[in-house]
Amino acid sequence: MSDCLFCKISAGEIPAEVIYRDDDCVAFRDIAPKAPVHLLVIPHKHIENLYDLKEEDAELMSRLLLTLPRIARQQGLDQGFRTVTNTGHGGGQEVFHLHFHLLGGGSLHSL
Ligand code: DGP
Repeated sequence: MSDCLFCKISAGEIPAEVIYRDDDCVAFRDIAPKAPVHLLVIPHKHIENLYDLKEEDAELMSRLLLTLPRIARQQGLDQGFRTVTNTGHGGGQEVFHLHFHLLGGGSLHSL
């Protein structure tokens, strides 16, 4: 989508501190980190949020989910990490391109 911030980061049109990239997704540091490690993992494909997922996205989402623990390990998060996905205004979503917050490296309170 032409006016989507995260599509532009995915395409390299807006700079970000990218720490992982493959054919499905890209992971970069959140601009306002809430933990010592705070990444955003996004599919290249423009999907607004979990409500916008289609059956055809099932394999992509499966591969993306499998990528999260690999990225976490690469970041040294051997003790664990948290993933958060905000969906819609009611879920606190601010950027309407599906993303997984991947947080760790400090003591996170239980939810
Ligand atoms: P959410 O509320 O789940 O939609 O989170 C959006 C996150 O995106 C928020 O933690 C801040 C981050 N963010 C917003 N703009 C930028 C940006 O231009 N670059 C980076 N790296 N992160 C951004």
